[in-house]
Amino acid sequence: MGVMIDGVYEAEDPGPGSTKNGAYERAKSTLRHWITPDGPFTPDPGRYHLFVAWNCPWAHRTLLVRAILGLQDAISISIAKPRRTDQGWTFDTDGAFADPELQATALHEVYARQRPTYTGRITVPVLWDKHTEQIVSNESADIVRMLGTTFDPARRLCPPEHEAEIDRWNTLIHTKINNGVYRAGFARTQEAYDNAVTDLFKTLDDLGSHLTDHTTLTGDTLTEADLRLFPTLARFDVAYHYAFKCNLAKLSDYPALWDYARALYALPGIAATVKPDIYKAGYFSPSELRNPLGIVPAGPKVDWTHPPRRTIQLPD
Ligand SMILES: N[C@@H](CCC(=O)N[C@@H](CS)C(=O)NCC(=O)O)C(=O)O
Repeated sequence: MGVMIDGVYEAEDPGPGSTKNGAYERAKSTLRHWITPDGPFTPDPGRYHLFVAWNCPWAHRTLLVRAILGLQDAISISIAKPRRTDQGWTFDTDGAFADPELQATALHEVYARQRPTYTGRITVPVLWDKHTEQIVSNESADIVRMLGTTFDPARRLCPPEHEAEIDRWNTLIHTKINNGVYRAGFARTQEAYDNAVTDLFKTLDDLGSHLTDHTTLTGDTLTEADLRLFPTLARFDVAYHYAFKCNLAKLSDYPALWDYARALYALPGIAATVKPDIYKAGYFSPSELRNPLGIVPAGPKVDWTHPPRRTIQLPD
């Protein structure tokens, strides 16, 4: 993997983000247009395409919203191969990991095509506008909110009266959990790792208590905040527990949280987005720092289909 500098892809990678005192800092997304009813990017079915990878949790959240809102026909997708190469995210020429939209062989071609002077990391997800042939956004949080509001004027996943509460959950979950596992896995010092793991497990403990007497984060009904938590839970036991040393406990050791995760998995369209073997292939890719030989562990086996005790209601 590498970065793009002034539209030229450099295979030499300076690292996934900058670090301060050994702590991982995620690079900021820079392509952040919005789809709005007034345009120029209007919410027309068939107009947009998502570039994703099954193993990327940030891409996963966009796929979850797309599935829950039934936008599979309205928004097409290309799925990159799980293991990045020195070309970053790549595609096959045919099959499940091909790019049917632009026939790109690597995602950096998509970035260069829209913006010949782009400088930055080549990340999934990318929301692509087929009409104007440009990237609308490479920020998953924005894509999730756009799909859940502009594509769904009823705002079922983000009702205005709950928006402030959803945003509070999103901030906590992003910092301590979604990015928290990366802060642990990419830490360069013991102290940075200790801080990340302490934050992560304290927050999981709190969420476990909260979900003991709440069906979902905000109460009874599914919201965007639940769909932003789920990708980290889906990868926890097969990937983060081992590959990122988040091993004080497994998700399956938290009765309420594990029940909640399986209840989310049981919602229509969600199971098709969960790919444990692909998570393992991706997170156990060869890495000088984390897994020099690239050997993928056999386990653990996680039974997502074990019936949950709770039922999560879809919003009307
Ligand atoms: N802010 C971005 C972050 C996305 C991100 O970091 N994606 C990772 C995959 S999980 C990626 O593509 N990394 C490639 C790289 O940093 O070179 C978002 O949430 O959309």
